Parts: sequence; structure tokens; C-alpha cells
Amino acid sequence: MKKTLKSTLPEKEHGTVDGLFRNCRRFSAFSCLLKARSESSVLRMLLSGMVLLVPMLSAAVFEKPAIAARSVERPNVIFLMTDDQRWDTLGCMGNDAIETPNLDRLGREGLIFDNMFVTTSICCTNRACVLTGQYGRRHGIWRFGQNMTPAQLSQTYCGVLKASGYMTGFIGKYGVGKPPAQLFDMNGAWPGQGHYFVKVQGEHPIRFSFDPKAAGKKRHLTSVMGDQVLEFLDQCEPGKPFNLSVSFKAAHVQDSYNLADRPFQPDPKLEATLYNDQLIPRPRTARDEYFQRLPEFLKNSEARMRWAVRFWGPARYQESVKGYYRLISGVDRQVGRILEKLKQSGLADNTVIIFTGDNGFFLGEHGMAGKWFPHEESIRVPLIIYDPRLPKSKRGRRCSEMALSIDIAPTICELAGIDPPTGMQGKSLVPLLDGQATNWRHEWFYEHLFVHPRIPVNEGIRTDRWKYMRFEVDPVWEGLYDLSKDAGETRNLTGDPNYKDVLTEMRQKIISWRQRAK
Ligand SMILES: [Ca+2]
Repeated sequence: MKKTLKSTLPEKEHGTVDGLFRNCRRFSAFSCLLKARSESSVLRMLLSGMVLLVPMLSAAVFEKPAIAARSVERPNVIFLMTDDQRWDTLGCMGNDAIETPNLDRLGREGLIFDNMFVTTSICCTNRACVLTGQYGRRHGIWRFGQNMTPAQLSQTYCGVLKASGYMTGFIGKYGVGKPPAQLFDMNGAWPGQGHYFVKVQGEHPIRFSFDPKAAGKKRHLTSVMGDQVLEFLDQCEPGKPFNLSVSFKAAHVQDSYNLADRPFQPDPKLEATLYNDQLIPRPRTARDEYFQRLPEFLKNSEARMRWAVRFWGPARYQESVKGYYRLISGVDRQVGRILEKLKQSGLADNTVIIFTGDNGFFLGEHGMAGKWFPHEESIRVPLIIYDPRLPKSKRGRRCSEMALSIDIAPTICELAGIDPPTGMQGKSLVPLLDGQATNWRHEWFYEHLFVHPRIPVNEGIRTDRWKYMRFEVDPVWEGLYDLSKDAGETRNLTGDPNYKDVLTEMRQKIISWRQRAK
């Protein structure tokens, strides 16, 4: 029987899809922007807003794909994804300041990927990459509010798992237009960006496991989503495998260009208890000298405007980064609850958990904020895969091979014993879980074709050693960095005759990859 997890969002703010898109349009109007040319001069300017969202609300008909499941005992798969969480914001990724004990434990008992990247660093496109296992050039999702076609939906990992008999669920920010209800047996997905504080009481049909005395009060979205996961686990049908995707809003900012607003809005309980006595160190490349090395178009980009709101000045930097860390710690606490629930429910031994982020995030490096660009801070995210079915000798390892966001879908398919659809371009990571991968990738292609007046179209090649980036400005701007000597990407080698051959090779690779990615 089909069950529905209604959106947690209050009627007034988010009650209908139309209302949501209206809210999003208001956000995209960008009433107040800040433009900062250097740390010593912050200039206010008003700019007209871009139109981010073109809602496409056509009804989609789910088509059953012709993919047969292999006859193996199939595990449950929980896919957890955070928003805008860069790779180094977990204790197990070497961050001594942040508290993420549950995710660290998941990493210790699973496999930690030290080199996980997104093929496009923006929510809508990369979420489509995750769902379809395809490059943006192939799936074609480059606008917020753009829906996938029914045929595309049927070829997502959610679609093929549902068709093969899995019970499917989605909780949280869907991110690729209107959430397709036909894909999920339990649908707790919502469109748009959502809000961190939500009312969950009264006529609302969701049965949450929170104290009824709290009804009517606003609660933090992250913990409400944790409740929804527990509810999903309570309602699973015994003996039927499930696939649950959970997309947290955390640690995304509540977008605003008003300096009076707080970009990072964690649970007040965590605000009272975490990081108050700490001084979070600023990254080396956050110094103004590195901003001054940027080409003019990056100095004037959206990334600099958002830097001015979030990171201008030492006090604002501390406030913002601590807020970002608290949002991530909030997710970690929900992961702890989920792990405990799996144990209590007897599901722990057959439930694979995948944890990643939807794109990286500049924390002031090069004087920038946001993502979009091919720099490491923008494209690199965490990835942990915990498979309790593996022998202990194969768990608790770290993997240095380069994994990509387009690998998630084929990985989930293989875990479920299903041949990935032929249109998927990523590679299943299961051979890396087994420690049996040979001939893994040594280079990959980055693309960002999203259209925005202050985010130039850009592409890149990332190899084990080299980073090549190319921005479609006039004239075209290229960057070449030797990551083995310059992990911070501070010395552009394009003008150095010693690297002329490398540059030529990278230019050829870009041309070739544009075709391969289609
Ligand atoms: Ca994102």
C-alpha cells in the first residue's frame, strides 16, 4: 500500500508547490547585493535579480524500466546527502575543530573516500548527476525548477530500484524541480530550498516521535528530518528491501544579501553548546594577497559578493564558519539516531549507508564564497560508504582513488543487485569497497554550464596531479595548477614555458571530454 510522508513545511510558508516557487522567486530577486573589491573596501550595489527558477509542473508518468534484478539477497540502502558540505568538514577527514562523532564512526567502520568530487558544483545539476549517474551535458538539467522527463526518472537509481521491487522513500530537499511522487512509496521530498525552522503540529498528518508538548513550536528542520527517517524505518515492510534517500538542507545558507540576516542557521541547542570557546583558523589562501591574484572577472563574481556577506571581517568569519560547523554537527546527531534505530530494529546488519555532500563550498579561500568554480574547495566533497556485510578486514579503510558524484547511482544499483542502466556514465564503487578495483580512473571532466551574469560558464580537467580550468569569458581565461606542489591552486602555470606541453594536452582533453560527456 502506498504511503505518504507529507512535507514537513508549514502551509503558510511552503504549503503548496506554487507557494514554494513563489518563495523561491522572491529569494531570486536579490533585493540587496554587496560587492567587495578587497577586504578594506566593501561597496554596496544593487543589481537586478536573475531568474533561477522556471517551474515545470507537468505530470510525469513513471515508466517501468526493463531491468531485471539478480537473484541475490538484497540489502537496504540509505543514501544521506548534505547540502554544500565540503570534504574536510568531518573529524575523520582530518578536521580537529568540528564535532562529527557519528559520521566518524561510520567512516571508521566503513570506507572513507579521500578523493570524492562532484562533476558540477551546483545543487540542481549535481543532484541530477547523482540521481541519473550522468554528466550534466547528458541529463541536461542546468536550471533550478527544471524537471526530469518521465523517461529520465525511470532511469534514476530510485526508478530502477522501485521497478525491481524495492520500497523507495525520499526525505528532504529534492532539488531537481518538482519531486516526482510516482518514484517514491513514501514521499517526504520538497522542492525549492526550504526553511530551517518549521512548524510540525496540529492537523499535520505526519506522526513524529517528538514530545507532543512541543507541538505548535517551530523546530529545526534537521531534527525533524531525523524524525521522518525513524518513521520511515518504522513503516518498512518486513522482508522487502528499501532504498531511502535523505537530502538535508544543512549546511546550506539561508540565502540573503542583507548583512543583518544570518546566513547559517543551526539548531539553537547546538549554538549554545558547540564551538563557542574555539577560534576556527582561517585558511591560508583566504588572505587578501591570494584574492589579488585572481583575474578581474573572478574578483567581481558572485563568489566575491557572497564572501562579503559571509566572511568579511574576522568576527563575521567566526560566526559564519561556526554556524556552518553547527549545521553539520546537527546532521551528525541525526546520523547517530538513525544508526541506533537500525540497531534496535534489527536492520543494521543488512543496511548499507552512503554519506556524501552535493557540492563543495569556499570558506573564504581566494577571497571567495559559494561554489560553481573548478577549484578544489568547490568540487570536493566527503564520501563514506558503510557496508556492514563486508568482512571486518575490508572495513575501516581509506580509499585514495578518485570517486565522482556520477558514481553514486551505479553504485546503488550494483549494491541492489541490478545492472546499471546503459545511460549511466559513472562507475560503480563496489569494486573499491571490495578492494578489488583495478585500472581506476586517473582523470575526469568538470563542467558548469549554468547561466548567470556573475558566474561564468566554466570547465575543467582534474587528474591525479593536474588541475586545468577554463572560463568562457572574453578573452577565455585558463588556469593550470600542479596539485602535487600547489594544493591551494595559487600558482597559475599557463604562462610558464616549462608547462607548455601540459597545457596543450589539457586543451586537447577538454575537447575530447566534451564529446565523451554527452
Ligand atoms: Ca548544494
